Amino acid sequence: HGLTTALPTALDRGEFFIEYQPLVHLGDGSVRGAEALVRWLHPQHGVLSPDRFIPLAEHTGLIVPLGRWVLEQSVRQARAWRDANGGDALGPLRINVNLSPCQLTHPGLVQDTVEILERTGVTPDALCLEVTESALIGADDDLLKPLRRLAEMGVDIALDDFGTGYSNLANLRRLPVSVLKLDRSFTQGMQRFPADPVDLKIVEGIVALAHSLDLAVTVEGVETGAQAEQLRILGCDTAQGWYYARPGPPERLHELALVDA
Ligand code: G
Ligand code: G
Ligand code: MN
Ligand code: NA
Repeated sequence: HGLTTALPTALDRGEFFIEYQPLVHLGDGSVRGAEALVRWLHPQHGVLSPDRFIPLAEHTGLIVPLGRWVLEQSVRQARAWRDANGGDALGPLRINVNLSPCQLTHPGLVQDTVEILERTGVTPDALCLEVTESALIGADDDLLKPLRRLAEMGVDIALDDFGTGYSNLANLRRLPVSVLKLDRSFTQGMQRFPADPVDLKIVEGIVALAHSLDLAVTVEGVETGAQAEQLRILGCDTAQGWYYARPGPPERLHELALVDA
């Protein structure tokens, strides 16, 4: 339909833009970075969420140039935040960028990433690439190789939507990931205070496993202070959600980080 025909030229027409949602340290509440979330400003339909067009972009192959554009814009933005602070006065704000499975199998991923980091003068440790758990289930060595290369360079790899993909937990040791992003469904279980004891046990177990493997735990979808507090007590490291801020323009992130410094 209409979206399918408009999508291939949307990138050239400059119709995509990126919103940023802060990632907050649960221990002290400081803003540590942001996740980049792409949107399409469609001339007829208005702002479309990624759920509406990412599957289409994957299907048509546009996801590779679109993903590269998102990566470059986001890393440039991380550099701009740093410059606006006169260096690293706030501590470097880190940037999380989502990778689709098609980008993982595209041969240019490592080189594109290296070039973008070099062009922008951003160090690899300021970048975290998010890959969904389902994209890595049963991943063979060929699929993992580019992620390993990036991880060796110092780029963080996060396992997104963790807990929804039925992956073998022992399998985690084989993956070059340094962050688990706990799926929103776990956070929803923390809505009541005190939370359901079974939910608490499950999250406690995942955090213990993650930390024993030297992985940091980020929680998504935090909407209330009670959720944040229970997840902090359970040992989660970083949080993201409407309780802190909705995804918004880059200036917003900078203000949030400054207020809190
Ligand atoms: O922003 P929103 O909450 O609507 O995001 C919906 C989904 O779209 C999330 O799962 C997110 O991971 C995905 N998404 C957002 N931006 C990108 C992107 O640049 N690339 C890919 N592959 N997925 C994205
Ligand atoms: O990559 P991922 O699918 O996790 O992208 C995050 C998605 O979750 C985005 O669509 C974002 O708009 C959405 N989101 C972010 N914070 C919250 C929140 O606190 N509650 C809910 N329900 N959705 C959120
Ligand atoms: Mn994500
Ligand atoms: Na997610």
